[in-house]
Amino acid sequence: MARHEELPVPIFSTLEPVYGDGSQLEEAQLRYDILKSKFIQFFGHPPHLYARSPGRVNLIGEHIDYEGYSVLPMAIRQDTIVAIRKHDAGESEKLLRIANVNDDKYTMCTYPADPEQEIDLQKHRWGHYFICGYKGYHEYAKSKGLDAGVPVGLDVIVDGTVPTGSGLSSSAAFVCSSTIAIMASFDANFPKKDIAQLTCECEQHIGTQSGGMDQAISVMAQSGFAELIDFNPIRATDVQLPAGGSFVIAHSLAESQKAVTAATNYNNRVVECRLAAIVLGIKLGMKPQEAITKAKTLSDVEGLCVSFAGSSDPVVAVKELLVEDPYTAEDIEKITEESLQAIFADSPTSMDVLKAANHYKLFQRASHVYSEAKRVYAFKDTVLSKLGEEDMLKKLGDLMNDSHYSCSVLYECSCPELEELVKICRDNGALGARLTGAGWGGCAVALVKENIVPQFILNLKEQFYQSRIEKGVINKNDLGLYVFASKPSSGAAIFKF
Ligand code: NG1
Repeated sequence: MARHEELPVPIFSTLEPVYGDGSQLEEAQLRYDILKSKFIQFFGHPPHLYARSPGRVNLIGEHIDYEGYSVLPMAIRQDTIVAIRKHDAGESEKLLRIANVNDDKYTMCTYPADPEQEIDLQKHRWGHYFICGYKGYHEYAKSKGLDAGVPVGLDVIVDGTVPTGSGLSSSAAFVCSSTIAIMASFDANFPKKDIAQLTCECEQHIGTQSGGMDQAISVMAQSGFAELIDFNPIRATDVQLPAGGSFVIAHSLAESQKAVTAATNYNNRVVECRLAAIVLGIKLGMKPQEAITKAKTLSDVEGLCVSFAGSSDPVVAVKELLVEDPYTAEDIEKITEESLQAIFADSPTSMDVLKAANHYKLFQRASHVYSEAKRVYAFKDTVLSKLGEEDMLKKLGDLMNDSHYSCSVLYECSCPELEELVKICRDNGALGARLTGAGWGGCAVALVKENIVPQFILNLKEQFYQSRIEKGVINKNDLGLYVFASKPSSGAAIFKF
């Protein structure tokens, strides 16, 4: 049987295969009904089809996807649905009209149907994410020599329930559902791994770099399983989580503004990892130019680290070859014999990082990446082991706690609110708790025994959220959006009713 990343996105004529048959189905039915009636209200006719793609929570493996290492996320129930209708080629108006069910907050965006259009990054609009997918679809079809169809007008309405800026991949859910809706309306259906790849690459059009985890899980998730996602090539392997544990997702209420802080946070870490890879490559015998060309990620020099130290743990080599003190640009340039500007000349986002940075913590970032990569496999091996449930859950929790420590201390991607929340989770019986997603705000994920989940959530409400409700940071009625338990949901789907 073909592996599921090789298969196309499933097409359903009812909601049950994706939303089950309980209260979730009722909620979903209502959302699709509202989408349809809004569509008719906005555009005067019903949509041809719908595509949905979920958000995700990463259980372990933070900031390592862009270094080529496997990660272990699961899809959550919250998703983005895109309803679409393609105009006939003969119709004169060739516009992409993108509306939102929440039209008070997200007003309609209109773009030309030209797939070559540049996205205006100076003027951020929510519809840009759709155009990302639109460009990505056309670029992919072109690269494969496929007929993308003549550009025609598209009418679109979006309904998203993944909280934004929370590390739960609302942008991937939006870009993936948009791309799949566009693809399906041009009567195409690509293998899931290709959609994961193209949706990851097309995010560069809106100026963010992405490691590819979010798109891969959003497209390839299977209901009831977390997935071990490998890159180069993209593969997804089902991981069945122990039944007695549940994952509770809790928002720190600090919004991580990824696009705004890219140069000092996310993209900065991508640059630091690249520099750590180059410096390690040189220290391990590569010629500077060779290291600059070949050592793109820390996974590229892991083999050298391992053979140098005679240990399967590359952190041993990091400890011997890199210094703990931060490196200045000059320190690094002495080793690389090339200016940092020249090394990153072809990457405008990295050039922005160089402008903003005054030092680079190569030792700490490499130590995090190599140790976190190992924790992902330890997590998967623990789930597959013969340990009893109690011991298994404890071990998984310990790995999550170690991951958080590494993110916080070595990768410095936590923030005071996340630290407070993680501590409260542990104090209230979580077996493990950690920040999830890029960090610097957003959510924490806690592993909790199934039988204490309701009490655990009540305690979080009291100890973390109550004071914030009193200060007016959030509304009491919205609490369910900020803290909830989640089971692994299914991935992208197309609906033709
Ligand atoms: P979030 O925080 O969900 O945007 C980001 C990246 C992931 C991964 C994590 C850190 C994007 C779209 N997503 O996730 O690929 O690198 O940070 O593990 O950039």
